Amino acid sequence: MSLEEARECLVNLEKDCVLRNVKAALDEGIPASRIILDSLSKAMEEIGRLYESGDYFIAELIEAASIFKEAMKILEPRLREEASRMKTVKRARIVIGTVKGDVHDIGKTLVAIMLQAAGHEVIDLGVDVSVEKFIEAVEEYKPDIVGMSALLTTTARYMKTVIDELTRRGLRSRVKVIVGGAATTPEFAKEIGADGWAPNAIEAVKLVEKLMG
Ligand code: B1M
Repeated sequence: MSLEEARECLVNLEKDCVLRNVKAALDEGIPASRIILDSLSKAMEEIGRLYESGDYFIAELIEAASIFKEAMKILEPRLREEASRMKTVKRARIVIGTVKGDVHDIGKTLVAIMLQAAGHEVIDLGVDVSVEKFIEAVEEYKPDIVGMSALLTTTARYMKTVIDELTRRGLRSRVKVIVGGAATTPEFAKEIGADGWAPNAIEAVKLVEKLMG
């Protein structure tokens, strides 16, 4: 089964095998979103565990991220096709970024791609985004939604810094704030005063639809 093999090959950092199985899975008619969520993302979680147990080091995390991005080159056109079939009630303008101190960009970029393909306008501020940058972007682009991603427990708290600053500047009531990333939970999102949380890119698109509804 290509999905299972792609997952295993990514855990073992075997690039050619990953790419071959990703192509095979697409040929079998498996949606790109399923390949990403059920296979490649699962592999990244496993790689994270191997890092925690001391079996893998930073070099392996970097290699895994690089292979994931190579696979995304194959998957992105199909992913965009799939997301474009997701219902867009009202087009939103969304400013998105990974918060300051955090350079994990794969999940944030996936969310940005899916939102864009679903018909929304996305302004991607990249990674390591400071509160000042978020505020500037809100003032300049006047988005409907601000999206923040964090994968580190140490950086997730920074989302509250951004929300508090939006409030202090009188901008909070003008935007909805959504958050996500491995270091966040729905409870955490509520606690920091966000309007919504999503576990993955597909749910992020649905959340935006709901908030714009
Ligand atoms: Co890092 N890292 N990392 N890392 N890394 C994690 C996050 C970690 C959980 C690994 C582990 O120990 N198990 C751990 C964090 C522990 C913690 O804080 N609780 C960790 C650590 C410790 C670190 C460093 C501190 C290591 C060090 O230097 N000592 C360091 C920090 C660097 C920094 O940011 N300052 C570091 C560095 C790196 C690399 C640079 C080497 C590399 C990232 C490369 C890159 O992104 N270009 C890396 C990687 C690859 C990982 C893991 C293995 C994989 C992350 C990933 O890409 N997942 C990760 C393990 C894990 O997550 N369990 C780990 C795939 C991606 C599709 O999923 O990003 O979760 P994800 O996104 C999903 C959802 O979360 C959601 O949708 C996405 C798509 O479905 N989502 C949103 C994400 N953002 C959203 C926003 C939304 C809505 C949904 O709305 C706005």
